[in-house]
Amino acid sequence: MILRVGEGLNTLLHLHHQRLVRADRGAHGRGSNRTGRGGGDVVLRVPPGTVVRVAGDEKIIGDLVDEGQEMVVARGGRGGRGNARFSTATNRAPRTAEDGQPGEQFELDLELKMLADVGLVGLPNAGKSTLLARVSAARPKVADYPFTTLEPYLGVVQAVDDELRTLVMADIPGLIEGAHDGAGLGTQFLRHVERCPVLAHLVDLADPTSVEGRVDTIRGELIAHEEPLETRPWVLVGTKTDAVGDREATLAELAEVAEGYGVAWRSISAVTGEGIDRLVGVLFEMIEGAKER
Ligand SMILES: Nc1nc2c(ncn2[C@@H]2O[C@H](COP(=O)(O)OP(=O)(O)OP(=O)(O)O)[C@@H](O)[C@H]2O)c(=O)[nH]1
Ligand SMILES: [Mg+2]
Repeated sequence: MILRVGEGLNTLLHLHHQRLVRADRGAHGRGSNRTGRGGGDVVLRVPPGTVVRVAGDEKIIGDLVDEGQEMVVARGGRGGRGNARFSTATNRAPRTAEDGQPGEQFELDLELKMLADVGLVGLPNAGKSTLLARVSAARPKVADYPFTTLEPYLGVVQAVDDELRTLVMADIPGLIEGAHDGAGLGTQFLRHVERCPVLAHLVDLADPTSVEGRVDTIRGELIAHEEPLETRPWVLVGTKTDAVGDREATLAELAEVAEGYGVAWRSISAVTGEGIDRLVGVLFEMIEGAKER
């Protein structure tokens, strides 16, 4: 039984309904010179970023990252040897053959922790998927209701001045208060940003409620998450500047919130394109900074 990192796979959903995976059985050895045949390999495709553990055990036995990377998770039993293998000088036609051995079997936990450079976080409707669609070829669904995105998406973003410089951006479902405790789509998705060296925190500027309150809600969730996301470098991104009511006051509030947290901020509109290139530039700088560290 082999796990192999498959091209273009982003999720483990294809395994969700296939809980039991069994390789072909081999056969026992037999008379008339027949060795039992071995069972065939079963290859399960998994997305890059799949972490493998034996069920109930914390220890990671595999971390599948690279395209095509493989891991043998269970070995098949040896086929039984046929009677010819038992022949000796005095017994040319032995009647002995061997039984095949059973293969290994156990329960595995597969967990996907995506590998992206930038993780987009924010409340539902903040404009995360719209941004990803704007800057990459990824096409996550966009709609004006919360929890449009139900599974993570990855997109490759090219630098504005150099198409060979790329970064991977991850769009995850919107977070809500209590996410770290499992509210909404919760921790399921927070863990996808655990490995992102940089986070972009999106906040909807067209929403008339307090920017500070909404940013604090998401920060609170990142801090309460079991893995330390609190110290992860991040940039505060105000979205939908084309639809904001009092532009000046709102941008001032955004700047103040960013200053309070001691982080950089940008404002963007996915509709007019305002601020998008500059944001992408900032993200590249932050990732390079994080890699140096
Ligand atoms: N006017 C305007 N609308 C925007 C902009 N960006 C996103 N929207 C709209 O905001 C709504 C939500 O956008 P999404 O990208 O689906 O938001 P999301 O953060 O991915 O939401 P979830 O997947 O539910 O977490 C959609 O109706 C978008 O068209 C923008 O720059 N300007
Ligand atoms: Mg979305």
